[in-house]
Amino acid sequence: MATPAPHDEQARFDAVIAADEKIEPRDWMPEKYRRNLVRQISQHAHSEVVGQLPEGNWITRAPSLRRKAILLAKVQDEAGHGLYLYSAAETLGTSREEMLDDLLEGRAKYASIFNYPTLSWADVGAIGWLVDGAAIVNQISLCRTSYGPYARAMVRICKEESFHQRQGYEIMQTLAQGSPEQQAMAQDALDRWWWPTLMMFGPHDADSAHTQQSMQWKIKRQSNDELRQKFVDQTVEQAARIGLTIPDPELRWNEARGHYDFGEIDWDEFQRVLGGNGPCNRSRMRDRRRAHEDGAWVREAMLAHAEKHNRRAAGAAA
Ligand code: FAQ
Repeated sequence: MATPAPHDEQARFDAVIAADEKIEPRDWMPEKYRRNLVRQISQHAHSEVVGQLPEGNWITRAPSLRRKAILLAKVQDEAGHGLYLYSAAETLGTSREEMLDDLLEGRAKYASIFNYPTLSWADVGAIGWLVDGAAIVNQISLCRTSYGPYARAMVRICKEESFHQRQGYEIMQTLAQGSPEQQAMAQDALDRWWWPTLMMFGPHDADSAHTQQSMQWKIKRQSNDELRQKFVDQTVEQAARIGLTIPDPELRWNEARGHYDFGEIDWDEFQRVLGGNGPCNRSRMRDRRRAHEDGAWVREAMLAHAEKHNRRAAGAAA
């Protein structure tokens, strides 16, 4: 069979995108589409894995056995999300070693939010409620992304994130109904996590380098500002229900827009964190590198085990 000419391949790709169907690993795709996906999916994977660190700090200090078991399961889920996402990126012809090297050598980004410290138990509640809440808003939209393996990973991840968000909200609700000290702890966590959470959605659309192209290719289905607005609208009401106050004096319902208006993000702070100078950037990378080095023997043992199996299977077949 004759190989299709590139313009036929481009036409087929365009038709699949226009029809809202999925591009699959063996399909032809423009090189820039492939590279953009590797960039976004690998950063997403790194975020899930580095995202274990702030909550991991609290596994030994969770206030009860029940809370400890739930937190352990949640942190373990985040590792699983990282694995689905690295696997999805590998289908685009990049290796896991390459992606990990990019992270460990400081060339790859991960979500800015994970460079903030977890100072109290309420921060674990705030991460589940706000950070997982923001991640779900973004990821529900990505369930319709044009690349098949990424879209399918998102469906499963969203189910688990939804449990994470509820467990975080329940921690905050419990604290908000507790003693005056517990109420203050919950409010303090909301005060510190609110603005960094809004930064998770990325720069304003007008300043976003990738949004326009990613929306044309249907990698992104909604823009950074649209998703941020959706998150604000749903979270304001959740905060009110448990008697907590969002730390934004400009926050008010806008009848004409049918949305909440809210204050401006501190974009200098966002750039500082992206540039490696947030409160915990250095310690997060140090801990991630150490975990990678400490795990070397496990990777070696698994490879040796797999090789032994392959040798035995080959011997049995001979
Ligand atoms: N932090 O042109 P745009 C989670 C970068 S998962 C760091 O707007 P794009 C689960 C951006 O990469 C959270 N970097 O980029 C969990 C780009 O850099 P580059 C992660 C950021 O891709 C919960 C540059 O700025 N979720 O939380 C950030 O169109 C709890 C220009 O920006 C995802 O990754 C930021 N906040 O839009 C785990 C979702 N914002 O590559 C544990 C998938 C922007 O040019 C505990 N990703 N940048 O060097 C996306 O939806 C998009 O990639 C955006 C950015 C929306 C993040």
